[in-house]
Amino acid sequence: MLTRIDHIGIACRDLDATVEFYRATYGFEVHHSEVNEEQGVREAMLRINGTDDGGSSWIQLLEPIREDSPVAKWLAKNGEGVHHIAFGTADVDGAARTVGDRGVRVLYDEPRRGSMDSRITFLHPKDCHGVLTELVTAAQDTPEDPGHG
Ligand code: CMX
Ligand code: CO
Repeated sequence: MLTRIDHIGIACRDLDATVEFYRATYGFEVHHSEVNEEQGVREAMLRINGTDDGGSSWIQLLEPIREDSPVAKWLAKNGEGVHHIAFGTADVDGAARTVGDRGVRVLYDEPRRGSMDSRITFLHPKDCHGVLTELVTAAQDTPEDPGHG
């Protein structure tokens, strides 16, 4: 059902400085950056490696663009650090349904748009032993758009 670690989401106060840390320290480069208004973040995706199901693994660096966004709220309480983990699946709708049926709160009725036109949903951290957990189908894994990405 879940076939890989798609990304680790890291909350930061200064995206450019954090990107520069990952570049200078590890040699990771920004593959993609965008503003996701709905999620309230400016973000950079650093590609770590490809995986055997056609997706990839990433570090997702997140800077809040609004004080009322989940990442801003989390930063105010915890400071910078790991904000969530994301598992990759070819079928985020089915995976969310299955996990929901097992008693975990799924935060969205329908998956929403994530980085690079992926489809994402979240599981409540209080139902996942303290870990905010994202489920993601990468654009290239989405059956109706097989050539993308
Ligand atoms: N990891 C672990 N626990 C978390 C958490 C996180 N990232 N965010 C909140 N919590 C915990 C809080 O510590 C708090 O626990 P206590 O009650 O024990 O203090 C509890 O959950 C409630 O937290 P809150 O600060 O009151 O926040 P909300 O309930 O308003 O929101 C959540 C929590 C998970 C519903 C919200 O963060 C959310 O909708 N997240 C999904 C969207 C998101 O995070 N988007 C940004 C990333 C976008 C992307 O990856 O593309
Ligand atoms: Co994420």
